[in-house]
Amino acid sequence: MDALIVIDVQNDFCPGGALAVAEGDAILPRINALMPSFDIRVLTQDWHPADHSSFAANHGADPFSQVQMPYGPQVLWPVHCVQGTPGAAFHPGLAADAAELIQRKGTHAAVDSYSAFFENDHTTPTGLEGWLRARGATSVTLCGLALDYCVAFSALDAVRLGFPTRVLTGACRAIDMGGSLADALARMRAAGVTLED
Ligand code: VGL
Ligand code: ZN
Repeated sequence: MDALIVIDVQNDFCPGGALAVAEGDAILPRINALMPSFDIRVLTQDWHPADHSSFAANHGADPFSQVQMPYGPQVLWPVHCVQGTPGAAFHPGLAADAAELIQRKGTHAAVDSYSAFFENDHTTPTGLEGWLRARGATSVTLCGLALDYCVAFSALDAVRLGFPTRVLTGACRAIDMGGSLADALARMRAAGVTLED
């Protein structure tokens, strides 16, 4: 059984948001149309406390600069998707009611979590793997925002966990900073992720 995982279609990642992805809202009709054709539907929600360590403002640093964290390099982002704020809410045009599970992530101040499966230390699980297996999912299809960060990290973890993994790139948009999109596509291809439009 194939599970649809819709990554981070939230106001802050759409035009007008704090970390807007160009045309982030253009994928809404496609995602809403995909939803009914899957038996298992998950939405992820980036859900940070205000003191989150991925926020440039909490380091006195410029957004989009990089720092070294105990778990590796980390991009510092504008303040985004703070728990309970309008920016953290799903885009109002997303058919969110169709999903059985909302997987929140990035809730621990000390470590970011791009992937729906593991935090950026690559060891702390979100619990999504167990939920999917308990529901009988045997493969996953991913879409959403942003293709080069949270979608790619989720897809790479999904294949690592043994799920045949497909990314619908036409139902994604990317941040594309410093070659991040080309890099993410190459890494997904090399790992065996199926990339489809
Ligand atoms: C994301 C940067 C920071 C994403 C989340 O959803 O791709 N990117 N937090
Ligand atoms: Zn985030």
